[in-house]
Amino acid sequence: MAVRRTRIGIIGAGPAGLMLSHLLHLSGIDNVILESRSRAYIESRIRAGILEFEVAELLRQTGLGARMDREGSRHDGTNFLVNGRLHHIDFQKLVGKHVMLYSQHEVVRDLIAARLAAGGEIVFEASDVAVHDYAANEPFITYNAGGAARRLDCDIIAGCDGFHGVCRGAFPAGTITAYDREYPFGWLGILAEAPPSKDELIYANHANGFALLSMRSPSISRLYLQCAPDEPIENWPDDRIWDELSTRLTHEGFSLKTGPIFQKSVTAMRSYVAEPMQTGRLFLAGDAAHIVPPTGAKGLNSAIADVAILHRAIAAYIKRDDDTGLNGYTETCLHRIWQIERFSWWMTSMMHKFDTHGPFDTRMQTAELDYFLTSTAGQMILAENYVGLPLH
Ligand code: FAS
Ligand code: PHB
Repeated sequence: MAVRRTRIGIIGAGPAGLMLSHLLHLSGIDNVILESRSRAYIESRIRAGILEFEVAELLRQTGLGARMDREGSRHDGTNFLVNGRLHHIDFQKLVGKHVMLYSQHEVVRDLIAARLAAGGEIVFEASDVAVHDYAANEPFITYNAGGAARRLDCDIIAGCDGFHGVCRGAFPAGTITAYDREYPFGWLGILAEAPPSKDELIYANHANGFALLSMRSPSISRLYLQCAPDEPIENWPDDRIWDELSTRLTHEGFSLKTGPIFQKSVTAMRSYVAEPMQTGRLFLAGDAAHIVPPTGAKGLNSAIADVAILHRAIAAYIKRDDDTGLNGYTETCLHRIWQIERFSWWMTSMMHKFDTHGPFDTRMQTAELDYFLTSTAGQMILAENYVGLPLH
Protein backbone atom coordinates (compact mmCIF):
# COMPACT_ATOMS: atom_id res chain seq x y z
CA MET A 1 0.00 0.00 0.00
CA ALA A 2 1.36 3.43 -1.00
CA VAL A 3 1.94 5.53 2.16
CA ARG A 4 2.24 9.34 2.18
CA ARG A 5 3.04 11.42 5.25
CA THR A 6 1.77 14.94 5.86
CA ARG A 7 1.12 17.16 8.90
CA ILE A 8 -2.64 17.64 8.41
CA GLY A 9 -4.98 15.21 6.60
CA ILE A 10 -8.13 17.04 5.41
CA ILE A 11 -11.23 15.09 4.35
CA GLY A 12 -13.49 17.07 2.01
CA ALA A 13 -12.82 19.79 -0.59
CA GLY A 14 -15.78 22.02 0.14
CA PRO A 15 -15.31 25.57 1.44
CA ALA A 16 -14.16 24.29 4.87
CA GLY A 17 -11.54 21.84 3.64
CA LEU A 18 -10.21 24.06 0.89
CA MET A 19 -9.98 27.18 3.06
CA LEU A 20 -8.27 25.24 5.85
CA SER A 21 -5.77 23.86 3.34
CA HIS A 22 -5.12 27.34 1.98
CA LEU A 23 -4.60 28.87 5.44
CA LEU A 24 -2.30 26.01 6.51
CA HIS A 25 -0.28 26.44 3.33
CA LEU A 26 0.15 30.16 4.07
CA SER A 27 1.46 29.12 7.50
CA GLY A 28 3.91 26.69 5.87
CA ILE A 29 2.10 23.63 7.22
CA ASP A 30 1.98 20.66 4.84
CA ASN A 31 -1.48 19.19 4.25
CA VAL A 32 -3.35 16.92 1.84
CA ILE A 33 -7.06 17.00 0.92
CA LEU A 34 -8.98 13.82 0.11
CA GLU A 35 -12.20 14.52 -1.83
CA SER A 36 -14.71 11.87 -2.91
CA ARG A 37 -16.10 13.80 -5.88
CA SER A 38 -14.47 15.00 -9.09
CA ARG A 39 -13.10 18.51 -9.48
CA ALA A 40 -15.69 19.27 -12.17
CA TYR A 41 -18.54 18.15 -9.88
CA ILE A 42 -17.60 20.27 -6.88
CA GLU A 43 -16.79 23.31 -9.03
CA SER A 44 -20.30 23.23 -10.49
CA ARG A 45 -22.23 22.41 -7.30
CA ILE A 46 -24.69 25.33 -6.90
CA ARG A 47 -25.20 26.38 -3.26
CA ALA A 48 -24.74 29.57 -1.29
CA GLY A 49 -24.52 33.10 -2.55
CA ILE A 50 -23.76 35.50 0.32
CA LEU A 51 -20.31 36.07 1.87
CA GLU A 52 -20.27 37.80 5.25
CA PHE A 53 -18.15 40.94 5.62
CA GLU A 54 -15.31 39.28 7.53
CA VAL A 55 -15.33 36.18 5.31
CA ALA A 56 -14.90 38.40 2.24
CA GLU A 57 -12.13 40.29 4.06
CA LEU A 58 -10.39 37.01 4.91
CA LEU A 59 -10.50 35.96 1.25
CA ARG A 60 -8.93 39.32 0.27
CA GLN A 61 -6.29 39.15 3.04
CA THR A 62 -5.24 35.66 1.93
CA GLY A 63 -4.94 36.52 -1.78
CA LEU A 64 -8.33 35.18 -2.90
CA GLY A 65 -10.32 38.38 -3.33
CA ALA A 66 -9.49 39.51 -6.89
CA ARG A 67 -12.19 37.65 -8.85
CA MET A 68 -14.72 38.11 -6.05
CA ASP A 69 -14.23 41.90 -6.21
CA ARG A 70 -14.26 41.85 -10.02
CA GLU A 71 -17.22 39.52 -10.62
CA GLY A 72 -19.11 39.57 -7.31
CA SER A 73 -21.25 42.44 -6.12
CA ARG A 74 -21.21 44.42 -2.89
CA HIS A 75 -24.57 44.64 -1.12
CA ASP A 76 -24.95 47.42 1.45
CA GLY A 77 -28.35 46.20 2.54
CA THR A 78 -31.23 43.81 1.99
CA ASN A 79 -35.03 43.95 1.82
CA PHE A 80 -37.84 42.30 3.78
CA LEU A 81 -41.32 42.15 2.26
CA VAL A 82 -44.06 41.62 4.86
CA ASN A 83 -47.78 42.03 4.19
CA GLY A 84 -46.95 43.72 0.89
CA ARG A 85 -44.76 46.38 2.56
CA LEU A 86 -41.05 46.55 1.64
CA HIS A 87 -38.55 47.33 4.43
CA HIS A 88 -34.95 48.11 3.50
CA ILE A 89 -32.27 47.25 6.07
CA ASP A 90 -29.22 49.42 5.40
CA PHE A 91 -26.27 47.44 6.77
CA GLN A 92 -23.72 50.15 5.90
CA LYS A 93 -25.64 52.87 7.75
CA LEU A 94 -26.57 50.69 10.72
CA VAL A 95 -23.31 48.77 11.39
CA GLY A 96 -20.80 50.13 8.86
CA LYS A 97 -20.41 46.82 7.04
CA HIS A 98 -21.70 45.10 3.90
CA VAL A 99 -21.85 41.61 2.37
CA MET A 100 -20.62 40.28 -0.94
CA LEU A 101 -22.80 38.34 -3.36
CA TYR A 102 -20.47 35.76 -4.88
CA SER A 103 -21.50 32.14 -5.45
CA GLN A 104 -20.07 29.39 -3.29
CA HIS A 105 -18.99 27.40 -6.34
CA GLU A 106 -16.95 30.40 -7.51
CA VAL A 107 -15.24 30.53 -4.09
CA VAL A 108 -14.53 26.81 -4.45
CA ARG A 109 -13.10 27.37 -7.93
CA ASP A 110 -10.84 30.14 -6.65
CA LEU A 111 -9.65 28.04 -3.73
CA ILE A 112 -8.88 24.99 -5.88
CA ALA A 113 -7.00 27.13 -8.40
CA ALA A 114 -4.97 28.76 -5.60
CA ARG A 115 -4.12 25.43 -3.96
CA LEU A 116 -3.05 23.77 -7.19
CA ALA A 117 -1.06 26.83 -8.29
CA ALA A 118 0.79 26.67 -4.97
CA GLY A 119 1.56 22.96 -5.47
CA GLY A 120 -1.12 21.85 -3.02
CA GLU A 121 -2.26 18.22 -3.09
CA ILE A 122 -5.97 17.51 -3.59
CA VAL A 123 -6.87 13.87 -4.28
CA PHE A 124 -10.15 13.98 -6.20
CA GLU A 125 -12.43 10.94 -6.51
CA ALA A 126 -10.94 9.30 -3.43
CA SER A 127 -13.11 6.40 -2.30
CA ASP A 128 -13.47 4.23 0.82
CA VAL A 129 -12.03 7.01 2.96
CA ALA A 130 -11.67 5.87 6.58
CA VAL A 131 -10.02 7.45 9.63
CA HIS A 132 -7.87 5.49 12.10
CA ASP A 133 -5.97 5.87 15.40
CA TYR A 134 -7.11 9.44 15.93
CA ALA A 135 -7.50 8.69 19.66
CA ALA A 136 -3.74 8.16 19.79
CA ASN A 137 -1.09 10.52 18.49
CA GLU A 138 -0.51 8.77 15.20
CA PRO A 139 -3.72 9.13 13.21
CA PHE A 140 -3.92 7.96 9.64
CA ILE A 141 -6.44 7.81 6.81
CA THR A 142 -6.91 4.94 4.35
CA TYR A 143 -8.53 5.43 0.96
CA ASN A 144 -8.54 4.28 -2.63
CA ALA A 145 -7.44 6.46 -5.53
CA GLY A 146 -6.43 5.60 -9.07
CA GLY A 147 -7.43 1.99 -8.43
CA ALA A 148 -4.92 1.53 -5.60
CA ALA A 149 -5.28 1.31 -1.82
CA ARG A 150 -3.45 4.18 -0.13
CA ARG A 151 -2.63 5.47 3.35
CA LEU A 152 -2.07 9.02 4.59
CA ASP A 153 -0.16 9.34 7.89
CA CYS A 154 -0.65 12.68 9.67
CA ASP A 155 -0.55 14.48 13.02
CA ILE A 156 -4.13 15.76 12.83
CA ILE A 157 -7.24 14.86 10.79
CA ALA A 158 -9.66 17.65 9.82
CA GLY A 159 -13.15 16.28 9.12
CA CYS A 160 -14.48 18.77 6.55
CA ASP A 161 -16.62 16.18 4.78
CA GLY A 162 -20.02 17.81 5.15
CA PHE A 163 -23.19 16.60 6.83
CA HIS A 164 -23.17 13.22 5.07
CA GLY A 165 -19.46 12.52 5.44
CA VAL A 166 -17.72 9.78 7.46
CA CYS A 167 -15.90 11.77 10.15
CA ARG A 168 -18.73 12.63 12.55
CA GLY A 169 -19.81 8.98 12.44
CA ALA A 170 -16.29 7.92 13.44
CA PHE A 171 -16.63 9.43 16.92
CA PRO A 172 -16.79 6.79 19.67
CA ALA A 173 -20.40 5.73 20.32
CA GLY A 174 -22.21 7.92 22.81
CA THR A 175 -19.68 10.76 22.73
CA ILE A 176 -21.68 13.12 20.52
CA THR A 177 -24.74 15.04 21.72
CA ALA A 178 -26.81 16.06 18.68
CA TYR A 179 -29.13 19.08 18.77
CA ASP A 180 -31.53 18.70 15.87
CA ARG A 181 -34.54 20.52 14.43
CA GLU A 182 -36.13 19.56 11.09
CA TYR A 183 -38.48 22.12 9.57
CA PRO A 184 -41.84 21.17 8.01
CA PHE A 185 -40.91 22.80 4.70
CA GLY A 186 -38.12 23.07 2.15
CA TRP A 187 -37.00 25.51 -0.54
CA LEU A 188 -37.48 25.09 -4.25
CA GLY A 189 -34.50 26.94 -5.74
CA ILE A 190 -34.07 28.02 -9.37
CA LEU A 191 -31.40 29.58 -11.52
CA ALA A 192 -32.83 31.50 -14.49
CA GLU A 193 -31.59 33.52 -17.45
CA ALA A 194 -33.42 36.57 -16.20
CA PRO A 195 -31.98 39.91 -15.08
CA PRO A 196 -32.45 40.42 -11.33
CA SER A 197 -35.68 42.33 -10.64
CA LYS A 198 -34.12 44.21 -7.70
CA ASP A 199 -30.59 45.45 -6.97
CA GLU A 200 -30.50 43.74 -3.56
CA LEU A 201 -32.13 40.62 -2.09
CA ILE A 202 -35.80 40.46 -1.11
CA TYR A 203 -36.88 38.10 1.71
CA ALA A 204 -40.68 37.77 1.49
CA ASN A 205 -43.12 36.57 4.15
CA HIS A 206 -46.37 35.92 2.23
CA ALA A 207 -49.62 34.15 3.18
CA ASN A 208 -48.76 31.49 0.57
CA GLY A 209 -45.28 31.01 2.04
CA PHE A 210 -41.72 32.31 1.94
CA ALA A 211 -39.93 33.53 -1.18
CA LEU A 212 -36.42 34.90 -1.73
CA LEU A 213 -35.20 36.93 -4.66
CA SER A 214 -31.45 36.68 -5.07
CA MET A 215 -29.11 36.89 -8.02
CA ARG A 216 -25.83 35.66 -9.48
CA SER A 217 -24.99 38.25 -12.18
CA PRO A 218 -26.65 41.08 -14.20
CA SER A 219 -28.21 38.35 -16.37
CA ILE A 220 -28.76 35.43 -13.94
CA SER A 221 -31.35 35.37 -11.17
CA ARG A 222 -31.41 33.00 -8.19
CA LEU A 223 -34.82 32.61 -6.55
CA TYR A 224 -36.38 30.35 -3.95
CA LEU A 225 -39.88 29.60 -2.73
CA GLN A 226 -41.11 27.66 0.28
CA CYS A 227 -42.50 24.23 -0.54
CA ALA A 228 -43.04 20.85 1.14
CA PRO A 229 -39.72 19.31 2.29
CA ASP A 230 -40.21 16.36 -0.05
CA GLU A 231 -41.88 18.32 -2.84
CA PRO A 232 -41.62 16.46 -6.17
CA ILE A 233 -39.90 18.88 -8.57
CA GLU A 234 -42.25 17.60 -11.28
CA ASN A 235 -45.10 19.48 -9.54
CA TRP A 236 -43.41 22.75 -10.48
CA PRO A 237 -43.28 23.50 -14.20
CA ASP A 238 -41.61 26.82 -15.02
CA ASP A 239 -44.85 28.76 -15.49
CA ARG A 240 -46.12 27.71 -12.07
CA ILE A 241 -42.80 28.71 -10.46
CA TRP A 242 -42.85 32.18 -12.01
CA ASP A 243 -46.55 32.70 -11.17
CA GLU A 244 -46.02 31.79 -7.53
CA LEU A 245 -42.82 33.82 -7.19
CA SER A 246 -44.61 36.81 -8.71
CA THR A 247 -47.47 36.42 -6.22
CA ARG A 248 -45.21 36.13 -3.20
CA LEU A 249 -42.83 38.92 -4.24
CA THR A 250 -45.37 41.42 -5.55
CA HIS A 251 -45.41 44.93 -4.06
CA GLU A 252 -45.92 48.48 -5.28
CA GLY A 253 -43.70 49.41 -8.21
CA PHE A 254 -42.28 45.90 -8.59
CA SER A 255 -42.49 43.54 -11.55
CA LEU A 256 -40.73 40.20 -11.71
CA LYS A 257 -38.52 39.63 -14.74
CA THR A 258 -38.74 36.03 -15.96
CA GLY A 259 -36.69 33.89 -18.33
CA PRO A 260 -35.65 30.31 -19.06
CA ILE A 261 -35.02 28.31 -15.88
CA PHE A 262 -31.85 26.23 -16.29
CA GLN A 263 -31.55 24.70 -12.83
CA LYS A 264 -34.15 23.79 -10.24
CA SER A 265 -33.95 21.69 -7.06
CA VAL A 266 -35.61 21.20 -3.67
CA THR A 267 -33.56 21.52 -0.46
CA ALA A 268 -34.87 20.33 2.91
CA MET A 269 -34.34 22.61 5.94
CA ARG A 270 -32.66 21.58 9.16
CA SER A 271 -30.82 22.99 12.18
CA TYR A 272 -28.24 20.63 13.63
CA VAL A 273 -25.25 20.87 15.96
CA ALA A 274 -22.97 18.03 17.09
CA GLU A 275 -21.17 18.56 20.39
CA PRO A 276 -18.23 18.17 20.84
CA MET A 277 -16.57 18.90 17.47
CA GLN A 278 -13.40 16.97 18.32
CA THR A 279 -12.21 13.57 19.53
CA GLY A 280 -8.51 12.93 20.02
CA ARG A 281 -6.72 14.18 16.89
CA LEU A 282 -9.92 14.32 14.77
CA PHE A 283 -11.53 17.77 14.43
CA LEU A 284 -14.83 18.53 12.65
CA ALA A 285 -15.45 21.79 10.78
CA GLY A 286 -18.37 23.18 8.76
CA ASP A 287 -21.36 21.08 7.81
CA ALA A 288 -19.65 17.97 9.25
CA ALA A 289 -20.45 19.47 12.66
CA HIS A 290 -23.43 21.74 12.13
CA ILE A 291 -25.99 22.83 9.58
CA VAL A 292 -28.47 25.70 9.38
CA PRO A 293 -31.47 26.46 7.18
CA PRO A 294 -30.16 28.75 4.39
CA THR A 295 -32.53 31.60 5.39
CA GLY A 296 -29.79 33.48 7.20
CA ALA A 297 -27.11 32.76 4.55
CA LYS A 298 -24.83 31.28 7.23
CA GLY A 299 -23.84 27.77 6.11
CA LEU A 300 -20.85 28.63 4.00
CA ASN A 301 -19.82 31.48 6.28
CA SER A 302 -19.84 29.40 9.47
CA ALA A 303 -17.73 26.73 7.72
CA ILE A 304 -15.08 29.37 6.97
CA ALA A 305 -15.30 30.69 10.53
CA ASP A 306 -14.65 27.20 11.94
CA VAL A 307 -11.52 26.66 9.87
CA ALA A 308 -10.17 30.12 10.69
CA ILE A 309 -10.30 29.00 14.34
CA LEU A 310 -8.93 25.51 13.56
CA HIS A 311 -6.08 26.94 11.49
CA ARG A 312 -5.03 29.26 14.34
CA ALA A 313 -5.12 26.35 16.81
CA ILE A 314 -3.15 24.01 14.53
CA ALA A 315 -0.52 26.66 13.75
CA ALA A 316 0.04 27.31 17.48
CA TYR A 317 0.43 23.59 18.08
CA ILE A 318 2.71 22.85 15.12
CA LYS A 319 4.90 25.96 15.49
CA ARG A 320 4.95 26.51 19.27
CA ASP A 321 3.84 23.17 20.69
CA ASP A 322 0.95 25.10 22.25
CA ASP A 323 -2.20 22.92 22.30
CA THR A 324 -4.52 25.30 24.17
CA GLY A 325 -6.25 26.28 20.93
CA LEU A 326 -6.79 22.64 19.97
CA ASN A 327 -8.05 21.74 23.43
CA GLY A 328 -10.42 24.72 23.36
CA TYR A 329 -11.48 24.31 19.73
CA THR A 330 -15.00 23.07 20.40
CA GLU A 331 -15.76 25.74 22.99
CA THR A 332 -14.39 28.53 20.81
CA CYS A 333 -16.40 27.40 17.77
CA LEU A 334 -19.63 26.68 19.61
CA HIS A 335 -19.89 30.19 21.00
CA ARG A 336 -20.21 31.53 17.43
CA ILE A 337 -22.04 28.49 16.03
CA TRP A 338 -24.94 28.81 18.48
CA GLN A 339 -25.28 32.48 17.56
CA ILE A 340 -25.62 31.62 13.86
CA GLU A 341 -27.96 28.74 14.69
CA ARG A 342 -30.15 31.16 16.63
CA PHE A 343 -30.17 33.78 13.88
CA SER A 344 -30.87 31.20 11.15
CA TRP A 345 -33.66 29.68 13.26
CA TRP A 346 -35.11 33.15 13.95
CA MET A 347 -35.06 34.20 10.25
CA THR A 348 -36.63 30.87 9.31
CA SER A 349 -39.29 31.05 12.03
CA MET A 350 -40.18 34.63 11.15
CA MET A 351 -40.30 34.34 7.38
CA HIS A 352 -42.01 31.03 6.70
CA LYS A 353 -45.60 29.85 6.82
CA PHE A 354 -46.20 27.10 9.41
CA ASP A 355 -49.25 24.92 8.90
CA THR A 356 -49.30 24.42 12.68
CA HIS A 357 -49.70 28.18 13.25
CA GLY A 358 -53.08 29.47 14.43
CA PRO A 359 -54.23 33.10 14.06
CA PHE A 360 -52.46 34.13 17.27
CA ASP A 361 -49.13 32.64 16.12
CA THR A 362 -49.42 34.46 12.81
CA ARG A 363 -50.02 37.75 14.60
CA MET A 364 -47.02 37.13 16.84
CA GLN A 365 -44.87 36.48 13.76
CA THR A 366 -45.90 39.69 12.04
CA ALA A 367 -45.74 41.72 15.28
CA GLU A 368 -42.13 40.59 15.90
CA LEU A 369 -41.19 41.33 12.28
CA ASP A 370 -42.90 44.72 12.49
CA TYR A 371 -40.80 45.59 15.56
CA PHE A 372 -37.48 44.42 14.08
CA LEU A 373 -38.08 46.05 10.71
CA THR A 374 -39.27 49.44 11.92
CA SER A 375 -37.22 50.10 15.08
CA THR A 376 -33.60 51.20 14.78
CA ALA A 377 -32.64 48.84 17.62
CA GLY A 378 -34.29 45.93 15.85
CA GLN A 379 -32.74 46.82 12.51
CA MET A 380 -29.28 46.97 14.11
CA ILE A 381 -29.71 43.48 15.57
CA LEU A 382 -30.75 42.19 12.15
CA ALA A 383 -27.89 43.95 10.38
CA GLU A 384 -25.23 42.88 12.89
CA ASN A 385 -26.19 39.22 12.56
CA TYR A 386 -26.66 39.24 8.81
CA VAL A 387 -23.29 40.86 7.90
CA GLY A 388 -21.66 38.39 10.31
CA LEU A 389 -20.28 38.31 13.84
CA PRO A 390 -16.49 38.61 14.28
CA LEU A 391 -14.71 35.51 12.96
CA HIS A 392 -12.98 34.92 16.28
P1 FAS B 1 -19.56 20.74 1.98
O1 FAS B 1 -20.70 19.79 2.06
O2 FAS B 1 -19.65 21.93 1.09
O3 FAS B 1 -18.23 19.97 1.52
C1 FAS B 1 -17.95 18.68 2.01
C2 FAS B 1 -17.11 18.00 0.96
O4 FAS B 1 -16.72 16.71 1.46
C3 FAS B 1 -17.88 17.75 -0.34
O5 FAS B 1 -17.13 18.20 -1.44
C4 FAS B 1 -18.07 16.23 -0.37
O6 FAS B 1 -18.03 15.73 -1.69
C5 FAS B 1 -16.88 15.75 0.44
N1 FAS B 1 -17.06 14.45 1.09
C6 FAS B 1 -18.18 13.96 1.69
N2 FAS B 1 -17.94 12.72 2.17
C7 FAS B 1 -16.64 12.41 1.87
C8 FAS B 1 -15.81 11.29 2.10
N3 FAS B 1 -16.28 10.22 2.74
N4 FAS B 1 -14.54 11.33 1.65
C9 FAS B 1 -14.06 12.43 1.00
N5 FAS B 1 -14.80 13.54 0.74
C10 FAS B 1 -16.08 13.51 1.19
N6 FAS B 1 -25.59 27.83 2.62
C11 FAS B 1 -25.83 29.15 2.49
O7 FAS B 1 -25.23 29.95 3.22
N7 FAS B 1 -26.73 29.61 1.54
C12 FAS B 1 -27.39 28.75 0.69
O8 FAS B 1 -28.18 29.18 -0.14
C13 FAS B 1 -27.15 27.36 0.79
N8 FAS B 1 -27.75 26.47 -0.06
C14 FAS B 1 -27.48 25.13 0.07
C15 FAS B 1 -28.08 24.18 -0.79
C16 FAS B 1 -27.80 22.80 -0.66
C17 FAS B 1 -28.46 21.80 -1.59
C18 FAS B 1 -26.94 22.35 0.37
C19 FAS B 1 -26.65 20.87 0.56
C20 FAS B 1 -26.34 23.28 1.22
C21 FAS B 1 -26.60 24.67 1.08
N9 FAS B 1 -25.99 25.62 1.90
C22 FAS B 1 -26.23 26.95 1.79
C23 FAS B 1 -25.08 25.21 2.91
C24 FAS B 1 -23.72 25.00 2.24
O9 FAS B 1 -23.33 26.18 1.62
C25 FAS B 1 -22.78 24.52 3.32
O10 FAS B 1 -22.95 25.26 4.52
C26 FAS B 1 -21.35 24.57 2.89
O11 FAS B 1 -21.21 23.87 1.69
C27 FAS B 1 -20.54 23.93 4.01
O12 FAS B 1 -19.25 23.73 3.54
P2 FAS B 1 -18.41 22.43 4.02
O13 FAS B 1 -18.50 22.33 5.49
O14 FAS B 1 -17.10 22.55 3.35
O15 FAS B 1 -19.25 21.18 3.48
C1 PHB C 1 -28.42 32.70 -2.57
O1 PHB C 1 -28.16 33.70 -3.29
O2 PHB C 1 -28.29 31.53 -2.96
C2 PHB C 1 -28.91 32.94 -1.15
C3 PHB C 1 -28.85 34.22 -0.62
C4 PHB C 1 -29.30 34.42 0.69
C5 PHB C 1 -29.81 33.36 1.42
C6 PHB C 1 -29.85 32.07 0.87
C7 PHB C 1 -29.40 31.86 -0.42
O3 PHB C 1 -30.26 33.57 2.68
